[in-house]
Amino acid sequence: MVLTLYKLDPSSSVRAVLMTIEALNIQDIEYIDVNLLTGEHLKDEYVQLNPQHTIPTLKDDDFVIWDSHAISSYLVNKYASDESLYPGEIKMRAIIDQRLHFDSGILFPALRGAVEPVIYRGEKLFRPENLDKIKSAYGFTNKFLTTPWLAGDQLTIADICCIATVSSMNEIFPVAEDIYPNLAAWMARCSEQHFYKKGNLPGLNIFRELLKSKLS
Ligand SMILES: N[C@@H](CCC(=O)N[C@@H](CS)C(=O)NCC(=O)O)C(=O)O
Repeated sequence: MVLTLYKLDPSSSVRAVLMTIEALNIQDIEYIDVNLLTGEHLKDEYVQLNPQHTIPTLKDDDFVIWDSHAISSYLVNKYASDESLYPGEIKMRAIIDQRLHFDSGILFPALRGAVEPVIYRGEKLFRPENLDKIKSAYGFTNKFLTTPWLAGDQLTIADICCIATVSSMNEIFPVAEDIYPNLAAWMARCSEQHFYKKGNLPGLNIFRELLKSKLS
């Protein structure tokens, strides 16, 4: 196998995949940075690989797949020694898939909507209507978390994908423990995981510094 991940560490979607790679202990992988800030993702070579020109993109020999959720489930299906991160039991998998779609449809758009005007369009404040979307996303997530992990009693790729996004949103609008206690406790549980420390923290720190530089 020749695995290549096209990435840039501050991206939350990339960090979801980096965490999955750490959780699965995949060692043999080549990393190629694609700098969105200089438009590298729009160059012909990359668009031929991924016409949607997003990061992350994974190449496994001649197979190419993008979208962090699709990549994470592919990696577990292909490389995990067991299915604990993405169990096959039908109802459990349905709940995990719902959370993954929630990340794609609610969490990530709220993050991207708030961040893009600041990073790409020179705005110096987050727009109130975009902060409202983050608060609404926090509210939903807090309500889902009636169990220790997002899809029940077991940590899965639903947690990995959603914590990548929520930890980034937390840099924009910190999660208040008194308003979102379940969410705050889940974030603390996620941050104790070895894959979070290696796969999420380094890029999250870069993301924080990037925001700081754009807002100042
Ligand atoms: N749903 C996708 C979102 C990927 C995405 O939008 N990534 C951003 C960076 S965080 C990107 O590549 N933006 C550049 C573009 O859309 O052209 C995923 O989970 O991978």
